[in-house]
This record gives sequence, C-alpha cells and structure tokens, in this order.
Amino acid sequence: MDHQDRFDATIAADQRIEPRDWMPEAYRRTLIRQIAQHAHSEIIGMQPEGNWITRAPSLRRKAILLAKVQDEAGHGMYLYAAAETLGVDREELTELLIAGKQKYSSIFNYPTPSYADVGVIGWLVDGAAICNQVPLCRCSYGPYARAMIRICKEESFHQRQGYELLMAMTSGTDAQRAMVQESVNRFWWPSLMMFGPPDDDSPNTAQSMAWNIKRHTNDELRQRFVDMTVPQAAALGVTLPDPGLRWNPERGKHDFTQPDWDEFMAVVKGSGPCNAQRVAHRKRAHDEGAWVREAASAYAAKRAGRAAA
Ligand code: BYC
Repeated sequence: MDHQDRFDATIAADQRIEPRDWMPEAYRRTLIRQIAQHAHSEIIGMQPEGNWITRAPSLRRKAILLAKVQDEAGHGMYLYAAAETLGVDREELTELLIAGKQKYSSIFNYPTPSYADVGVIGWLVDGAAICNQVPLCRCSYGPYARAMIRICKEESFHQRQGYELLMAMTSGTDAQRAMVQESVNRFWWPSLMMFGPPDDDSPNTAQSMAWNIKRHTNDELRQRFVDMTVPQAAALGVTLPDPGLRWNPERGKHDFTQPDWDEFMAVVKGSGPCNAQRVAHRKRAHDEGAWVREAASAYAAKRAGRAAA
C-alpha cells in the first residue's frame, strides 16, 4: 500500500489522521487554513465582549465576563497548538492575521454598543458556534478533533451564560426588554452568516466533506441553528427579525430568509463596520507584548545553556 492508499483507507474507515502520518499536501493546507481561521476567530472574538469588562453592571457579571473572555484566549491557544502539529508556527500565523492575509469569523466585525450584546453573543453567537463545532469533534484530523471536545464543553457553558443573562434582562424592565430586542435585531443576520456562504457558493465544502473534515454542509448547519433557536426565542419572549420565518410542516423544519450575502462578502473582504479596528487592536497588543516574548526566549535560552553545561 502506498501513502495515498493508506491515507484514503484511513479516511474511508472513518479513523483519525495523526501528525506523523503521511497526508496529501492539499489536506494539510486545508486544515491549516481552517484551524488558523478558527484560532484567529477566538482571539479576535475576545474584543467585542472584552469591550464590556470595565462596564459590566455588577461584580458578578464582571467576573463571569472576564472568565468567558479568558476561555476564548484558551481556545485560541489550543487551536494554534493544533495548527502547529501541521508544521506552521504560531508567530507566523499571527503575522498573517495582522497583515490581513488570513481570515477570522465575519461575526466579530460587528460592534457591541449595548450591554445586552454580551447576552446575545452568548446566546446566538456561541449557539451558532456550538452547532458548527460539535461535528468538528469527529473531524478526521486527531489534534483538531481533540481540541474541539474541550472547546465545545466550554462553549456550551458560554451559551448558557448568555441565555441566563438574557433571562434576567427579559424578566426585568421594559427598557431592558427593549435593549435585548434591539441587540437580537442586529445580531440575528450576522449569526446566520457565521456558517459560511450557501452550499452552491461554497468552494471548499465538497472536498472538506470528502476528507471528513466537515461533516455537514453550511446550509445544513444553518438550518439546524434556526430550528434550535426559534423555541429559545419564544421562551425569552423576543422576536427574531425575519418576517419570513415560519414552521414548514412538509419539511419538518423552519423556512427562513437568507441573510444579505453581499454584506457578508464585503465584511469578509475587510469592509465590515469594525474590521480595521479589530486588526489594529490585535496588532497593538502583539507589538506591546514583544518584551514578554523576548523575555521568555531569553529565559528558555539561558535554561537550555545551563542544561547543556
Ligand atoms: N467568516 O467554502 P467555504 C467562535 C470564508 S469562533 C469569515 O464555505 P469552509 C467564537 C471561508 O474561509 C467562530 N470567512 O469555506 C469565538 C472561505 O474562504 P478561504 C469561528 C468565512 O472553510 C469567540 C470562503 O469564505 N468558527 O465560535 O469550507 C466567542 C468560502 O467558504 C466565513 C470556526 O472557524 C465566515 N463566517 O467553511 C464566541 C469553525 N464563512 O478560506 C464564539 C471552523 C466562510 O477559502 N470553521 N468564510 O479564503 C469552519 O467550520 C469552516 O471554515 C466554515 C467555512 C464553516 C466557517
């Protein structure tokens, strides 16, 4: 059996590819692309919510938000570590992000002007993330699949956190209910975009599914998210801002309106409301952290020198 046959047999048997196994170059490149984008999303994703840490309305809410944002940093680290098993370096990936040469999720290019956005991000954005990421726990590449198991557990907790905050707000005053509804109106459409373009316009899905990286198409996961979210919205007493949203008994699923795919393309290409701000902020943090990286390298070199002596 040659390398390619062994690889194909492993995929056909639904088993895992591990870092030391031979893999086609295109499989490696696809994984680096997806895992790096995913890692960058976790790191950039700290910014919209991090915006509220200093202004959270109570010590309890501040502690919860701090812990959540810190979890996102951890997810970024597991994912960069998974990408490193494919022969790329975290430093190199960070440079590509800062130079605008690698993507991160479109959702984090929208602003968070209201505290209700913290709850709505937890509910809708983490909810969409869970829908998309649970199947990745069965991805064919071992280090990515294993990283996703822990990430999904933490994301589920984040989603409950968002829902609990929204339950508190929607059982509060009219002004609080209005804040939640206004935030849902802004985040609903970008949340649907998180799953990627419609299947007919998704260049990567077919090959990624053949390699057992993706387990479902973008449209399948988007549908699953809508069906999961509708009863939750009813329980919260909020309206999803889509007049076309209704149960279709023949399909056994909800019909819904597609988001504005031109807006999606513009955001992915860098013209979203906050793209420039998000990348500039990341660059500043990276530059200001240079002394930490230098100190860590100097310390590691000194220890290595001592060990060799
Ligand atoms: N935003 O052929 P397609 C989180 C790109 S973090 C930007 O369907 P694919 C969280 C796509 O990359 C959420 N770009 O691609 C963190 C491709 O461009 P390239 C991140 C997008 O890869 C903190 C092109 O469009 N989750 O959950 O088969 C707090 C064509 O698309 C987007 C992940 O990264 C988008 N929304 O499928 C709270 C999950 N959609 O690369 C929450 C892992 C598509 O060819 N990633 N593009 O230049 C995936 O599952 C898949 O990569 C996607 C896209 C479903 C996102």
